[in-house]
Amino acid sequence: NENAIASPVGITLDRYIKRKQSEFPFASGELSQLLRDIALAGKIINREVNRAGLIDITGAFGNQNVQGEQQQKLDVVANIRFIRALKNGGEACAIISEETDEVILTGNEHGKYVVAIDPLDGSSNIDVNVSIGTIFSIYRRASPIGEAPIMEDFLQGGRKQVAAGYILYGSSTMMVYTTGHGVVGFTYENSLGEFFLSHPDLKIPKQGSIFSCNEGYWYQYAECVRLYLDQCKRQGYSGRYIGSLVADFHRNLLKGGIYLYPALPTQPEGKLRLLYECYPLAFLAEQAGGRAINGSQAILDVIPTSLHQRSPLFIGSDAMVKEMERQYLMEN
Ligand code: AHM
Ligand code: MG
Repeated sequence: NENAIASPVGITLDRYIKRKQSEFPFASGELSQLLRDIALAGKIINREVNRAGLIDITGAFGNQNVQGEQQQKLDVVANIRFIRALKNGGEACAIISEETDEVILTGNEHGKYVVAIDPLDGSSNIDVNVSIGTIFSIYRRASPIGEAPIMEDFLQGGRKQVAAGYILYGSSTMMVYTTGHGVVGFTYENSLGEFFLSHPDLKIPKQGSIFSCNEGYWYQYAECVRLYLDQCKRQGYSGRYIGSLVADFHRNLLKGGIYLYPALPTQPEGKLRLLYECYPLAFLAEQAGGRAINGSQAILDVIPTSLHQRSPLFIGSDAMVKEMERQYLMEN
C-alpha cells in the first residue's frame, strides 16, 4: 500500500545515509563515508562470527583462512579486520581499541575523525555461541588536519561524540547508531549482504521491568545497589543478564530496563571502559530518551583522563536509572 512505499523502513543503510547526507548540503560527506566503513567492518566481523564454530572443522582439513593467516582468537581477528577497514576507508586518522594499548595511527593524516572501538565485546560469550557485539564512538579530531593525531583527540569528553553505535551479532545482526538526531537501527540480510532500516526511531520505554547485572557480585555491591535491586525484586521485575553489554543494552533499549555494572571492592572503578563502552552507549541511551550515570553523574559528563579508563555504569530506562541515582545519592 501507499504507506508502505512512503515509509522509510526497508531502505538500505547506504541509501539511508545518502538521504541523510543530502539533508546537510554543506557537510562534506566524510562522516557518512565513515559510517559506511564501519558497517562494512561489521559485515566482515559478522562473517567471522558466523563461521566461528567451523574453524576447528575446516582446520581439521588443513585449511587456512582465505588470507592465509594463522587461526587467531575471534576478538583479535575482529580487531585486525576493523582497523583494516578504517585504514582503507581513509576518514579516520587514528583509532583506539580495547584490544590495543596505544593509539593506532591509520596513516590518513587528512582524516577528520578519530574512532574508539571495542571490536568484539562480550569475550566470555565468544566461544559458546551467545550474542556478542562491536561498539564504536566517533569524534571530530581536535588536532589540526594534516598533522599527526594526538591522544587529546580521544579525550574530548562524551558530549563531543559526533556519532556512536554498535553492531550486535545475535539471532539477527543489527547495526544501531546515533549522530545526535535520535537512534536508528538496521537489520542485516545475510543473503543480500545489506543492512536494512528496521527501527527508524528507537525510543527506550521510560519505565521497564528488567534488571540486568551479575548477581554473583551481590555481596560486593554497595548497599544502595542492593537496596535498588531488592526493590526491583519486590516489584516482580525480571532478572536478565547475558553478560554481553551490547546484547543486554539492546534488549533493555527495546523492552525497557536497567543495566548495572557498579564499582566493586575488587574493581573500584567498575569493569567497563569509559571511551568505547560507556560513552557510546550513554550517547545512544540519551538519544533514545533514556539515561546513563556512573552513580552521581551523567556518564557523558565524566571527564576522561586516560584512553582505557574504567567507569561504573547504570544505564537504561529514565525512571529506573533515576531511582538508582536517588538511592546512590542518599548513600554517598
Ligand atoms: P569484555 O570487554 O572483556 O568482553 O568485558 C565486557 C563485558 C560486558 O560485555 C559484560 O556486560 C561484562 O563484561 C560482563 O562482566 P561480568 O562477567 O563481570 O559480569
Ligand atoms: Mg569490552
